[in-house]
Order: sequence, then C-alpha cells, then structure tokens
Amino acid sequence: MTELLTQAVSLVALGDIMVATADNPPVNALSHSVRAGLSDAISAFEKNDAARAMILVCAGRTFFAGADIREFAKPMREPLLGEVIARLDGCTKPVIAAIHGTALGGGLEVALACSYRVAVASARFGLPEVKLGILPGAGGSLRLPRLIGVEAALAMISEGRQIDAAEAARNGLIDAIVGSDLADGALGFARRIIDAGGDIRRASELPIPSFHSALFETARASMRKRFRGYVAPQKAVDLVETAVTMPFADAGEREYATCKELLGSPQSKALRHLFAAEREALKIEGVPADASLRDIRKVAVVGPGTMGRGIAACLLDAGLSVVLIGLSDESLGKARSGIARIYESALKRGSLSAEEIERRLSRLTLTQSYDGLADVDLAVEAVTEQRDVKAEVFGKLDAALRDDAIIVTNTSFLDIEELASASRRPSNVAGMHFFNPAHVMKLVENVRASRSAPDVLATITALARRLGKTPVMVGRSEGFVANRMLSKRTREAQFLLEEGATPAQIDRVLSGFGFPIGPFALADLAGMDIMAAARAARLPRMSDREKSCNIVDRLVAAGRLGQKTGAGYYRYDEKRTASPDPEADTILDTHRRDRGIVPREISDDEILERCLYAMVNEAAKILEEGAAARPGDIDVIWTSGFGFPSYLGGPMFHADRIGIQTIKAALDRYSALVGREYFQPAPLIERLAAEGKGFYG
Ligand code: 3H9
Repeated sequence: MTELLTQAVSLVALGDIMVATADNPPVNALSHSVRAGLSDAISAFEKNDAARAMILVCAGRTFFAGADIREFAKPMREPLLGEVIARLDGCTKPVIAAIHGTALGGGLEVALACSYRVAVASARFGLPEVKLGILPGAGGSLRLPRLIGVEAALAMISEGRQIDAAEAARNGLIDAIVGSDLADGALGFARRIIDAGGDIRRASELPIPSFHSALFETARASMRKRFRGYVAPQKAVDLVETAVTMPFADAGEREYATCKELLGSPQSKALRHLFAAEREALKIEGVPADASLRDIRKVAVVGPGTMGRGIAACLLDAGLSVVLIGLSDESLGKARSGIARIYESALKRGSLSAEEIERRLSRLTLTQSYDGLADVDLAVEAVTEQRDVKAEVFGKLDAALRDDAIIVTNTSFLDIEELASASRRPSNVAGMHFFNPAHVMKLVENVRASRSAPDVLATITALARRLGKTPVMVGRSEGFVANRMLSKRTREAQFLLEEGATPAQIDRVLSGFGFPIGPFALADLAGMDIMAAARAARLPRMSDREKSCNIVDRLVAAGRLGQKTGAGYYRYDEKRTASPDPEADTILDTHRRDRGIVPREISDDEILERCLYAMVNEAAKILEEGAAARPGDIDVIWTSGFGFPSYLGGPMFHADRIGIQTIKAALDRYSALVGREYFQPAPLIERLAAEGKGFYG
C-alpha cells in the first residue's frame, strides 16, 4: 500500500523492493517537504527488515532539478539537503536513483549519494550551480570526481557543463541506461543487485582517480580568461582541488561553507535574479499560459542578406523547412554558400556531421517567386530597412500566404503598426527582431502590434525557444528596447570622444566594467560602413549636435572601415591586433577643431556614468511607455543580447544597486554639463528617487 510520507514524497513496498516517489511540480525542486519525505523514506527503509533495496524516483517531467531556489532567500528548515544526503550515503542497504529528465545540482547530488544510478536514454546530468553564482553544497564536488575522474568533474562543476546519458554511462556517472519504462527498468536493476548479494557502493569511499599535476593551474588560467569577472568559476577550481586533496569530511565542510558564502554574494543574487527574470519574460500580458500554439513546420524567409541567411540557418537547425526568397539567382546563390559556410565551420569544430548538414540543407528551397507558398505557416520578412520595400514585400506575402499564416517582420526601426495595418491579416502580424549574426545571437525581441492575436504571440515565443533563443516580448517603440538603449550609449561614446576622450580610454572603461568588448573595438569589428549606414538611418531624428558629431563619416571618408581595411578607430596588424593610430588621432583632432571643441581631460568615472546612465534613463522611458513590460525584461535583453555582464544582473538590477537617487543626481549633473535634452531624468526616475525606491521596488 502506498503511504504518503509528506505532501511531496510517497513510499510503497513491492515485495522486498521499496519505491520512494517524489512529486513536487513543476521540476521536483528539493523543497522542505521533499527533504523531509526523503528522510522519512530512508528511516522506513532502514527499519523494514523485509526490504532489501530502495528505488528513488520522481513523478512528472523530471528528476530533482536541484535545491529549491525560492527557498534561498529564507532561513533553511531542517532537514538540510546535506543531512539527507549523508543519510543516503550511510544507508546499509542499496538505494538506486532512477533518473529521467534532468538530474541537476542538488538533484544530482542526491543521485550521487545513492549506491547506484540508472537512467533513461534521454536523461541529462549536471551541476549548474555556477550559473547561479554558487557551487555544489551537498557533496557534489566530493563524489563526482571519485566517480567520473577529476578532470571531467572539474569541467562539469566549473562550467556547469551538462552531459547526456550515453556520456554518463561511459564515464561511470550512471550504472545503466534502461528502456523507456523507467520503473520497470529500475525494478529489474534492483532485482539483479539483490540477487548478486545486495552490495552497496558508496561514491564517498572510492579512491580519487589520478590527475595531471598542472590540471588546476591550467584550469584557473582558463577560467580567468573565459569567465572574466565571474567569481564562482574561479572558486570552483579551488573547491575541486580541495575535494581531491583533503580528507572527505573536511572537504565537505569547506564545500558547504563556500556554497553558503557564495549564496550571500552580490553576483549570486544578480544571477538568480536573471534566472527568474528569463522565466518571467515568457509570461506575456494577455496571453494565457496554456494558449494554443499554431503548428509551424515550414517558414518562408524573404531577403537572402546577412540577416535572412542567419535566420534561415537557425530555422533549419531547429528542423524546420525553409523557403528563402530573393530577387536574383546571384543573391540566392550567395545566401546558400553563406549558410553552407556556417555549417562548414560547425563540421570543422566537430559539432555537426556531414550527413546532418546534408539533411539540413535538403530542407532549404531557394526561389525568386512568391508562388507555391500555400503550405508555409509563417513568413519572416528580412529585407532592407526601407519602409517602401518592406511594405511591398508585406503586400506580396499577404497575397501569397494562407489566411491563417503568420507574417513577422525583422525590422529594427520601422513602425510595425504601420506594416500590420496595411496587411489584410493584422491579427496575424508581429515582429521577430533577430540580432546579427542571427544563428549565434541568443536574443530575439518579439514585437507585439496592437492587433497581434494572443496565439500568434504565444506561437512566436515558442518558435524562438525552439530555435534555442531567449525571446522577450516588446511593444511598439523606435528601435524597440535593445537598440534604443544602445543608441544612447553610442551617442555618449561619440560625444565623449569629441570632448577629449580616446577610443582606447572609453573601450578600456566599458570592457573594465564587464562588457566583452568596448564600443569602438566593436565598431571596427562590425565595419565602419555598417555604423555609418545605421547613423544615416537615424540622422533625421538626431539633434544638431549628434548630426555634426560625424566622426564615423570622417573615418569612412578616409577609407578606414575597421578591421577589414586594417584601420578604423584603431590600426590592425596582420593578426588583427589593435593599436592606437596617430592617423585616427589626426582625424579626431581635425573634427574637434572644425567643431571649435577644446579637448579636456575626462575621468573614467564620467565615461562610465554617462554611457551607463544614459541607457538607464532611456530604459525608464521605455518602461513608462510600456514598450517593455517589466524591468526584468530589459535585464534579460541586455544580458542575453548585448553582453551586459550577467553577474551584475542587467542594467535595471544594477541601477537599483547603485541607487536611483545617486543616478538621478548624476543625470542632473550631466544635464548641466552636456545638455538637458540628453540627460533630463525620466519622470519614472524622478518619481522613484523621490520615493526612495528602485525599479524593483
Ligand atoms: C542547488 O542545487 C544547490 C545545491 O548544490 C546545494 C544546496 C545546499 N527551484 O526552466 P523552466 C521553476 S542550486 C525552484 O521554465 P524547463 C522555474 O522558476 C539549483 N524552482 O522549465 C519555473 O517556474 P515558473 C541547481 C525552480 O522545463 C518552473 O520551475 N539547479 C527550479 O524549461 C519551470 O522551469 C539548477 O540550477 C529550482 N531549482 O527546464 C536547475 N528550477 O513556472 C535550474 C526551475 O514559476 N532549473 N524552477 O516560471 C533548470 O535548469 C530548468 O528549470 C530545468 C527545467 C532544466 C530543470
């Protein structure tokens, strides 16, 4: 008879095998009721002389997803996870973890403390704590190296790398892969263990496998480079080193203390905020969580340029069929080679096989015609950023597609409302704003127009997730959220340049803040011609000072297009290493002289504040207008799209940490110095500062 031990854990005896089942939707986090239930199950199992093995399994979609993140901010209630795990480890009869879905963090730690682990073939395993700014705190760093080897464990712990069941079976993390009926497979496995004598195998008692003496030093150097600014990956290396060099119990205490210390750190709070914000961003006002989704199998992409190719590639990657529509054989041919080149580099990296590439390319059709689009479920318009051209494409798609097909525009700046209204299917029109290169960049700003149907919005959100992207729904606004905020940072970087800062100084300050690359090095990488075109598009809406701050145009006129011509803001050698260039200085000096500007010494603080606060001020306006639904959406946009350091939680979270009153005072100061039209505090900032509140209350 099944006995309910706590709200979340039940226990049943099937002959001499007991089965403890945890059921704590949605992801079986190890909340208090689960920990208490597991503890009770262990007691009942140990007390029951007739029971010779126990299986630990989870109901629902996954094995334990780890400690309950929502409990982190509250005082911990006993039994603590470490206590439950120590009891599992101490069991005198075999306990078998039966795993499906994902065994993550504390969930994997529970499994590691069992005598055996079996899993279905689709299961995945990981210690992703590092992504939340913490580290395993319940024995993961101690048991994993003993089971799978020190180097493999170090990679999983320091990078949060997940592995699949096949790899887990190969490296010894699991003992068997069972068929799709997990309960049946686990019972069969338990029977074999009992019949073979009921041995228990404790990972805690295994010897430490040998490892290379330089392993930890090499890993430290690599972490410093790859995760610049992040605390947890560095500490992970120390932790694993401790785990494999200190006695088990001492290392266990050190592990728990490190996890606890990191839990209280600003970086962990920021990363946990982003974890929640990313999930919150999927909740869209007016769209029920269970909204029905339209079936998307075939997609038309209009425009075979850089964006169109990248979008087509990620659609093909997700298993969709793609019709790429262009104006000439030549442009379509180039697009096909462009997509093939993306796949060639994947082949070289070993991430795709030649057969898989062939399969993907076989789903791609190239055409100049809009005929035969009746089986297309969604069309992405990705043609040049000109209103008339886009309107014409919209008209053609409108005529060619089924009435229920969705049309999305990839416009960066144009008014989606105008495009939707001109269509005969306004409720089936929305935006999907991809970022270049579209097959790499995670962020997609999905754009709702006033008449976009809820199921259309739900469908494009699901589609973006299917493509492996991070979608955020935004509203009508010029430049939407990401580019609109970026344009303010770009403006300030240009103003600071003409006032006397150097590209190298500004780049140093912003990359020192945590951006992966400074704005001028980035411009050189992207190409100054691209920068000039973006500037030209915005020119009609620029202030007089912005119009005359035309350093980009001067560089283009001098043939300095960035890395591709060996010179832009910087000069580049054949290895594309940048160095300051006196010729660029001369262009800057001429510009300043022409504008009558006497260069001044500019402090690093001023550079950072002007670049950052201009963005935050714009974000406050965006929030007031409703173009972003929540401050968290803006944080997700900037961390997933434009390299804002995740360990600072995004611009809005970081602004709260600085304090809105401090930011308002700085905006007032820069209003006086640079001009009110650029730095007048947004009404939301005025109000929050007056109330002593932040964006997050
Ligand atoms: C840890 O274990 C520390 C220990 O080492 C030491 C302790 C001493 N807790 O992602 P989804 C919620 S640290 C609470 O959309 P999916 C999530 O917020 C933990 N809630 O689903 C969302 O809520 P809502 C280490 C959690 O199917 C809902 O579940 N573990 C947790 O796309 C659905 O989530 C991790 O870092 C949690 N642990 O993906 C794993 N996890 O519906 C984190 C999720 O209100 N989790 N929720 O928006 C994941 O990676 C994914 O959720 C998972 C499922 C892959 C499991």
